[in-house]
Amino acid sequence: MMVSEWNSVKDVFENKKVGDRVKLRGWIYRTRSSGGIVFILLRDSSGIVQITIKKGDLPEDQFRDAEKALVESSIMVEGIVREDKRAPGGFEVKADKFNVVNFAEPFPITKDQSIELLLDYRHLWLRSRRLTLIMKIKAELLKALREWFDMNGFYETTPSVITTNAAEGGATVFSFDYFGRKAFLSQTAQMYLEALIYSLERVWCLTPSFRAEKSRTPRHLTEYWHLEAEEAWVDNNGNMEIQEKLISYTCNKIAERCESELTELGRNPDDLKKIKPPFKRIKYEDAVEIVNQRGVKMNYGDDFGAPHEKALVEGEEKPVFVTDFPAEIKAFYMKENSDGKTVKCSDMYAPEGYGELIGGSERSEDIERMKEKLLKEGADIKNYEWYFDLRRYGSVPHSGFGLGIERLLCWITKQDHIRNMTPFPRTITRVYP
Ligand code: NSS
Repeated sequence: MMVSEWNSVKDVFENKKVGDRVKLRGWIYRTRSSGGIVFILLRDSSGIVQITIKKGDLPEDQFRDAEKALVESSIMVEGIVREDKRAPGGFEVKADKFNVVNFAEPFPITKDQSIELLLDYRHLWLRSRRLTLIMKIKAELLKALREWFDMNGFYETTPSVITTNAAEGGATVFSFDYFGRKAFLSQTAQMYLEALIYSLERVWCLTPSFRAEKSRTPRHLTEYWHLEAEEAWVDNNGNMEIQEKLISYTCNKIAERCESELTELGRNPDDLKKIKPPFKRIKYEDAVEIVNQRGVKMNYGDDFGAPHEKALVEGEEKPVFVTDFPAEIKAFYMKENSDGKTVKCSDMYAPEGYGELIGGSERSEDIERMKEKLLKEGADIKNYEWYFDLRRYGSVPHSGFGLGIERLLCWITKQDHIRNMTPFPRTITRVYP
């Protein structure tokens, strides 16, 4: 079957004129019949169009199949494009050929289902309008991010996700038996990216990251897509500049390329066009004060939770950075400031309370300090010897960051829960299907 023989639903609306003949294939999104007419909404990956099937316009058995076929049956249709104000989008196809490829059984998902049931049927719910729009935007998001790195001298690399290092803390690591030794699913590719800067200088990667976090929040998955970058000769400020340019470029491109999808999901594309560098930089100690002033209690040394993040970005239209966190609440690899108390790091928070999008820092070059901190965490130092080698052989100042793709997408699409940002969400209570 030649691909070019077939039209897409998009053709009906954009490339065809009234009276043109089209050949479509797809799935039944809705169906109803009245008298001798069946109205079917046909869905393909490009959109939804009304098909009108009138008794007498096509062989009797085909009309009966059209009457009988349930929602989600796969079909092939031929007919003529017509204007019809009542049809969604103002056009429809008047069928003169109708074939059912597969008669669907009664679809288990009907209106007003519980979230749990929808998650049990995730493999089928993926066909829903909302998830389709989100997955399309996700593809454009990944494309735009990649474009930015390509244009800015970064090499894409492919670090391993099987590791013996728990760089983001042993408490949230998934461990497993690796031929008799203990290994982990990676929480971050950072340490491997750090090894790659000595030859490539600016690197990035996109890998799944795993966090055995007990938190049941609308912002946490146990498996998420993690985009990370590492840059030689870049300090914490330079690192933030890279991040704000990357996020601005991506938001602007999505606004341009996904205008209708965003609008249908309730996000005004203009919100994303406004995202431009620079982003506000707030020191941690000032951020604590701001949050308290806005009526949300927080002590110096506390990490930001959802209510604090929300208070912090009140009235902001662009993401903001919080910098220079106390060393005790940050990872062992962050470079210390001269005050001996805080570290050269930045977390980027999305506007509208969407939470932390990015965590980044300048990296420590002090092997002894890092060892001290790791020992305090109860880590097995010998697994980190290779990492300390990076400091022993031609160490240079360097920085990097990690961006949660599903977090970014959740803000961009203005959705309320991270589970819809990925086809098969993994959370503490969900690993099927
Ligand atoms: O823990 S991070 O803040 N930082 C790192 O892992 C660094 N090692 C990255 C680096 O410098 N190369 O995680 C980075 C981002 C964070 O800002 C979130 O956007 C996202 O990863 N993240 C998550 N997304 C979804 N679910 C969970 N559980 C999650 N944890 C972090």
